[in-house]
Amino acid sequence: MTTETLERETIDGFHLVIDALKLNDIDTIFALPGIPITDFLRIAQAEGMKVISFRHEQHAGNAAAAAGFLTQKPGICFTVSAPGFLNGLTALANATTNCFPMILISGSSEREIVDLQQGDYEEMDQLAIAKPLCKAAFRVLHAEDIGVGIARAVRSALSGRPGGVYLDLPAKLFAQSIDREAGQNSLIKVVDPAPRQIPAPDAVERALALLKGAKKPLVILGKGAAYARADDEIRSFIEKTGIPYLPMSMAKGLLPDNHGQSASAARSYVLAEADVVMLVGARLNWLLSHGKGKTWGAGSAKEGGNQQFIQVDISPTEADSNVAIAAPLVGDIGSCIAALNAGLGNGWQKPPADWTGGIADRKDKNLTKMAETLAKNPSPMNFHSALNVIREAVKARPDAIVVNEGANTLDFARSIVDMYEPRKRLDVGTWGIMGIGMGFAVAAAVTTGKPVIAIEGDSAFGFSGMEVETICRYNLPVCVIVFNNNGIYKGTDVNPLGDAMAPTQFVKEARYEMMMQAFGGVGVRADTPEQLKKALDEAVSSGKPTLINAIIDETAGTESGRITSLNPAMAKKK
Ligand code: ADP
Ligand code: TPW
Ligand code: MG
Repeated sequence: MTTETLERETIDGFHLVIDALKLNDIDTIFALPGIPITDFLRIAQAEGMKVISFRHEQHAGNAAAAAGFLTQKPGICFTVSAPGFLNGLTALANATTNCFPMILISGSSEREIVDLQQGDYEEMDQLAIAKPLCKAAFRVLHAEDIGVGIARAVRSALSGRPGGVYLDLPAKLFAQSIDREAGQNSLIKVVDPAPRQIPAPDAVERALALLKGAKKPLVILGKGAAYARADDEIRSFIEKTGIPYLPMSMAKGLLPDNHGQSASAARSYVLAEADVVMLVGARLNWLLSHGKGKTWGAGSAKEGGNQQFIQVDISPTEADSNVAIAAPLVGDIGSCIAALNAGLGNGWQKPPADWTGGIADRKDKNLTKMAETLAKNPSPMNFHSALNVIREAVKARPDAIVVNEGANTLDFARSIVDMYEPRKRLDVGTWGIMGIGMGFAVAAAVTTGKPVIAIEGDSAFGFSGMEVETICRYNLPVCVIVFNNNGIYKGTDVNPLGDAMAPTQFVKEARYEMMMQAFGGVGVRADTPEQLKKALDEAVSSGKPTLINAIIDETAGTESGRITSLNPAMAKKK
């Protein structure tokens, strides 16, 4: 037999992995090369897959996570073993925490050497390390099991509460060859990886009964609702019931932020006053003050603890995680909201006018105050005057995707930049993690082809800044706006001894725009809203990789943005 016929009759691990991914409609890989992944990526590219190669695995992993959130398909990240794997692990853990489906696939050393700790090249027991940080972890040792391995990874990432999955592929596996036909037959196309989960009728009735009896109902939409793509059902439920709603940050745009029923501009009022709160794909974690304390006035013991919760979630164990949930509704959001819509019937009474009117009054007052602040034009720019430019740009291009991280830069952008379409805002999520910026931006550009506007604190940007080369290399329509206030929170900290910079200070007047220029992109410094607007408009219309160094008053921010109260030193003062 010639080598040629032999090759035709056998298939190796490289090709089986690629075919298994393709069979499951996966066409993009986010990665960083090295043995044995280099060859894998070359072959994947030759086989027609889109391979996006990064400068650090954490950003490849973050890109995979964001792609998972945006597409409802698991985002795929490939890394090398040990250090590459560890670099990707933060992204995997973050994806799991945020309920984003992704699969981290790392090459690994051979079991027989790792288990005897004989000191292989980049040796590490990766499977054991990944396990507590993700939803599921698998290892494939034989080429004939690749199909099962990929199928289990895909199903684990997407089913129920989505999350991160680790798949360990030892280097030797890629080179294993098996009979081509048997190999091809061993691949599995996952059928219905995220099955609908229809809520129990009595649970639907319980929720509806509670809502009907409410005097001050409120709906909170979370990023699970954005992920679920039940946009029409949700909008119809909100509009039919007339219940005011609050979007969590990544649920902004599920209904447009200028919707009459949005209570965002009266957030503290509605959280303190609501008597029945329906959570839709949102957890009662720290971002919602755990459902208790003074944020939730009506729920406090002082007020008689009369606040009641309905929780719509796919995870059956989420309810009661922080406070009692009177009406858990377990199922996928599309099915749950459809069932609620069907159960509303014609007799539904809109919420009392004193509730909706009270919210409208507060909204008017707060929005007027906000408009006054935004109209100011201080020199140097502050967060408000710079964000006002981005606010207008997003209004003009509602299809653009906003990526956002930082402290003040995050908190102000979240409230100032309105979103108009679902799944257009990606940010620091459940952990409030810095470093997602460029990875998320690359994924957003690659998976949607839409303009991306990354609103970045100067510190936040630093975590992934080198990926501007990736953005230039793939010529992605990403405009990074660095809010340059010379440091973390502010640029004005001083070291009391005066012998070194304070820990939160950066080099003053840093020329971030030159980083984009270094790789052939457009770099602009903006000292005024006019300059910022001009550069941003050009970036969005040209689609050229752009970095705008927006010079912000270094005194304008506050320590930790809006979460100052979480600082232990602050707690001591209280
Ligand atoms: P946010 O930070 O926006 O408040 P969280 O990440 O805390 O949102 O909550 C998202 C919730 O959405 C999780 O509890 C998750 O189980 C749930 N979820 C995700 N996808 C679905 C879905 N398709 N159907 C129902 N619940 C979902
Ligand atoms: C992985 C802690 C929270 S916010 C922030 C840090 C370092 C940076 C804030 O400065 P920035 O924004 O971006 O310049 P601004 O506008 O207020 O000046 N490491 C990780 N995650 C977090 N959250 C931190 C550290 C942190
Ligand atoms: Mg800063």
